[in-house]
Amino acid sequence: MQKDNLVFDLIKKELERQRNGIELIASENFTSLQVMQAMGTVPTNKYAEGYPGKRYYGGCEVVDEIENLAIDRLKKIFNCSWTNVQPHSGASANAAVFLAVMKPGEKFMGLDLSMGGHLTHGSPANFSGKTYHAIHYGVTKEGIVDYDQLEARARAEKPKMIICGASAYSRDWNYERIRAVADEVGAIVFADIAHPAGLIAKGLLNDPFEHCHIVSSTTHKTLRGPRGGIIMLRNDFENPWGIKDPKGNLRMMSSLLDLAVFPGSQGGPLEHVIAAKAVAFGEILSNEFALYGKQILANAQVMAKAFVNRGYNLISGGTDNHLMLIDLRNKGITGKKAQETLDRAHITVNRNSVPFDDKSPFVTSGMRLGVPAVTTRGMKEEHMEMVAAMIDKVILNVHDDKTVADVRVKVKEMMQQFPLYPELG
Ligand code: DSN
Repeated sequence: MQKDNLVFDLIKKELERQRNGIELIASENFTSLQVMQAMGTVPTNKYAEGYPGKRYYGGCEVVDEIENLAIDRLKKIFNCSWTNVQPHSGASANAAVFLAVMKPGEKFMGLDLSMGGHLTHGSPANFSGKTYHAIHYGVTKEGIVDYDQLEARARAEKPKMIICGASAYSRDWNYERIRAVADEVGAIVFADIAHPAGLIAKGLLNDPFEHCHIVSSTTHKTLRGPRGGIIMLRNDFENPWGIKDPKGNLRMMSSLLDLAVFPGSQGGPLEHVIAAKAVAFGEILSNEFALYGKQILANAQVMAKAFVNRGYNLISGGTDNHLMLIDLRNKGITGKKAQETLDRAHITVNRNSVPFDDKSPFVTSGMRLGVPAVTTRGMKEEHMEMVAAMIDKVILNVHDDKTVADVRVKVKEMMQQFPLYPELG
């Protein structure tokens, strides 16, 4: 068959885009070459519905080994007794958790999307808000999770499940406090750690597993693996909520979750992606990954201070993790305009609503920045200072095409010091 140059030329173009730009989208990262190589391999040809040792297809003996390796490594990373590595994405992992523990119409509580939460934590536009009865907690005027409000709502509304976790929240979580109120009202605590998982993996942030019944994550953000999802239990447990499987049997939580992934919400697992997850999990177990996590935290601290020193309004005043959420209203620019103009300078960020935003989610008053990807490129504290200065220059000169073009040239020059996938030519 002839090589499909149309597609491969576009892939090459995307490689050049990634090489030449400063990637600050908080949820993105660059996998190692071997993670990517594992993804483009022959397990993609294999159907393996079911779980290792219990498949609905023949010929699964090798993918069983691959999946068991991924499971074992992930258990070791987070000191878990059970994990499921099959979810195709974070949203799929969360859908399976809902399916396992909630009946349609039952009530749960999550952080409001407009305050930094995630679509799958109860947005009316998402299955979570359409299928279940979503209520929310928010953040205080200072931008910190409003634990008083969370507790008061939990006591008044008695949700069956409380979700902690966010997409645009720069502070660590008080999982212990959430678990205490959940125990009072009989709720399940579910932590979605998609954003900070890589930092939690190395003990650099509070440990959700100590206090949360169920934990999910994506694998492609700070975990630096292929795009995908996972679900984990530190300790499996008989569910005291009397949740039954579709046949009416009481089961352990691990079994309910396995059933909710397959056959509940997915068919054949993506074993080539699971192979890549296994490679990434092996990398996370290394000491080098701990250094990476520490560098993320150091870089985020320097970048946050550099913005504060330039008069930017960081929600909550700073960061504990890898990301910053910046309210741009005092700079007279919307999130949309900032994102679009920075794009022209090859600095990639995303516009983001800020708490109590007066603009639509399409326009927004804020931008979200994260340092996991630039840290993977090898950037250190001194580069964070330089990047903040370049962003500031663009934002203060949005109507000056020459300044934006000058920054673009500087960005390209700078990124040549941090080669990305040189092996790919
Ligand atoms: N879209 C992801 C993010 O950017 O945070 C969350 O799913």
